[in-house]
Amino acid sequence: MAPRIQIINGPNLNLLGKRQPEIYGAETLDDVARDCEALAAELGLELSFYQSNHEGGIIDCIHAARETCAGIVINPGAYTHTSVAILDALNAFDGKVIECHISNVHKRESFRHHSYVSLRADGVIAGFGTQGYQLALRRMAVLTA
Ligand code: CA2
Repeated sequence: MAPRIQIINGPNLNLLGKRQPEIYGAETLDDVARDCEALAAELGLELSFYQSNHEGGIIDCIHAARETCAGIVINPGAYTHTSVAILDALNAFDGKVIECHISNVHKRESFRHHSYVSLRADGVIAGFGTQGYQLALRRMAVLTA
C-alpha cells in the first residue's frame, strides 16, 4: 500500500497568495495542494492536506495521523515558535516528520529563529518558497520507502 503523508498548515496560511507575496509568494494554498497532489501521484504517495488557524485542530489532526499516516509535513506557522503542545503531539507520532517554512525564518526577526517543532523534526526546510512542500514530499518518499 502507498504510504500516506499528512500535510498540515497552521494559522494564516489560508491567506497564501492573497497578502504579502513579497514574503510568501503568489501561489495560493489551493495551488500548493494541487501541485503536491500531482507530485505525490508521481512518487507513489497518498496525500491528505489540512489547514487550521487553531492549535487544537492541528493537534487533533496529528493524533488522527497516528493511525493512518507514515509521515507528516508540517508548516505550523507562528505556532512553530510558541507551541509546546504541537511538539508534544508530534512526539506521540511514530512516523517521519518534516518541518517546512516558506520563508527563510533565519533571515527574519530573532523570535522566528527558535522552533519547538525542530526538536522532533527529522528534517527542516526553510526559504525555498512554496517549492519547499515539494522538496519535503520528495524526501518523504525516501524516508517512508
Ligand atoms: O515561513 C513560513 O512558512 C512561516 O511558517 C510562516 C508563518 C510565520 O509566522 C513563521 O515564522 C514562518 C506565518 C504564516 C502567515 O502566512 C501568511 C501568508 C500570506 C499572507 C499573510 C500571512
